[in-house]
Amino acid sequence: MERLSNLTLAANACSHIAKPLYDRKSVKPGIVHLGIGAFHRAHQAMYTEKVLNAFGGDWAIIGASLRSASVAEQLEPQDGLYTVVERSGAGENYQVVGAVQRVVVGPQDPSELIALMADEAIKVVSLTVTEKGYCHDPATGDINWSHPDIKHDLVNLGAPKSAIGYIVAALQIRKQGKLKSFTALSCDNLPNNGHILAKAVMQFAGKIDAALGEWIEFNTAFPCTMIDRIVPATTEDDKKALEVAVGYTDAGVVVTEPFSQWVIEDKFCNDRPQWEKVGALIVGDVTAFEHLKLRLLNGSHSLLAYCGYLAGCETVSDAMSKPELDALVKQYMDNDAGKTLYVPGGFDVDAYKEELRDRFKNPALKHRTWQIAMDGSQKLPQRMLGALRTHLESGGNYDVILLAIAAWIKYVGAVDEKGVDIDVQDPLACQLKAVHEESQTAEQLIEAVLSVEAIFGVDLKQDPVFKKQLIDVYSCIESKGVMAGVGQLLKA
Ligand code: CS2
Repeated sequence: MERLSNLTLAANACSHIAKPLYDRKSVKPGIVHLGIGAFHRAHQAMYTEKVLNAFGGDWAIIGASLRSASVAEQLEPQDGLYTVVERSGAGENYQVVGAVQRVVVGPQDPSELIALMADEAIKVVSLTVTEKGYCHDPATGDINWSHPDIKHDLVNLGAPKSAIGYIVAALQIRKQGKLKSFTALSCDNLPNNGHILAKAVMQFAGKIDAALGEWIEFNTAFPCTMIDRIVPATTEDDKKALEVAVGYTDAGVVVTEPFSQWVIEDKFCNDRPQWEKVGALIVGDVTAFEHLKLRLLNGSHSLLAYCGYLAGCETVSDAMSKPELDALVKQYMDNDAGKTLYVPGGFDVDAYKEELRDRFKNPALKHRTWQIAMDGSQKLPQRMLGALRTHLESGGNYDVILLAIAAWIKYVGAVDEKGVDIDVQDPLACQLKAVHEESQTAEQLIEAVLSVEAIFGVDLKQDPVFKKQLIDVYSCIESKGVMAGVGQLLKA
C-alpha cells in the first residue's frame, strides 16, 4: 500500500477524507512550533489548517522536535502530511492536514533551528514541550538553574537543548539584526503558561546579557492560552485501522476526540493567523478558563490515572466504566475542585462537568491511564495542590484530593497492587522510588514525600492535620487496595 504524500493524496479518490483546499506549494512558513507531538498536530495545527483552508495566508508551520527524530521520520517522507482521525462512539472523521511544511530535529542541527526561528518571516513561535520542558520549579515558577539542560544552554547558546535556550538564542539574533520579535505562544497545560514561559526566558536571557533580557521584556509577547483536546498516543492498531479506512499508510496519523477548545490571551507583538475565525476564542484574560480546565479536566484525569491504573484499568474509559470511579470523579468535580473555582458569568459549569465525564467515557478513545500518569511530579501542583491549599485555608473538604495524592504516592513506589513493577515515567522517578525504599513506615514515607519541595513547597509538610490524614488514606490503600479506599470515601 502507498504511503501518504502529495502524490498519493492527489491520486486518492476517497470522498470521505477532507484534504487541504489550498495550494500547499505557494504557502510560506509563518510559525515555528517547538515540540511537534501528537497534541500539536491534532490541536493548534488543525486550527491553522482551517485558517489556511478558509483564508490562505503565509501560515505554514515548521515543526521542530527538541529530542528525538521520530516525528521527522514519520512526516518528512510524507511531505509533512498526516491524517487526523476524530473518533467517537458515533464513528470516525478523517482529515489530511497540510499545514506542517517540514519537521526539523533540534539536536541534529541546532543552528539551523535557531536560524529558522530568527527569520523575520516567522511571526509566532509556539510550544508544546510538556510541563517539564519549561525547566522550572513547579512549586515556585522560577527557572531551575540546576536543570542539566539550562546549565548546558548557559554555556552553549549556539547549540541549545531546551526550548528556553532556543527562544533566547533566536531572540538574541533578532535583537542584533534590529528585527521584530516573534510572539512566544505557550500551549502547555500550566496555569499562566505565558507568564511561566516569559519568566523562564527573561531570567535566562538576563543571566546571559541584561540588555537582551530588557529587549525581550519590551519587545516579546507571551500570551497565556488554555488548550483542550484529548489526544492519546497513536498505536499500531490505529495505523492499521486507518489503512483499511483510507487506502494509504500514514506513519504520522493522530487519533483524537471530536471536541476541541483553544482560548488565547489577546497579546501578540507580531501578526498571527485569524484563529478566532475558525473556533478559537481570543480573550482579555484566560485565567478563569485555565483554572476550570486544569482543575476539572486535568485534575480528574490524574485522579483517574492513579486510581484507575492501580485498580487494573488500562484506559480512562475502562476506569469510567467502574461506577465507583465515575462517582469519585463526580465528587471531585463537584466538591474538591469545583468549590475552588471562579466561574465566569454565563458559563454553565454543570454542563461543562457533565460533558467532561462523557468525554472521559468515549469508548472509541483508548487513552491509557499509564500515559496520563506520566510526569505526576510536574502535574500535581497545578492540577490539585492549589485547590488543596484553598480547602486547607477555608476549612473545606478535600477527601478526593487526599486519595489522589495517596494513589500517586503508591504509584511512584513503582510496584502495583499485585506486586508487578510499574514503568514510572517522571523526572523525579528515581528520587521518589528511593524515598519508598528508604522508608520503613507510612509515617516516614509521607514525611519524606512531602519534603520534596519542588512539588509540595515548604508549607504542606508543616500541616500536621493534613499529614495525618494523608498517612491514614495511604495506609488504607496500601493495606486494602485503592478500590477499598474509594469505597470508604464514597460511604463517608
Ligand atoms: C492529560 C492531558 O496527559 C495528561 O496529563 O491530562 O494531556 C489532557 O488529555 C489534555 O490536557 C486534554 O486537553
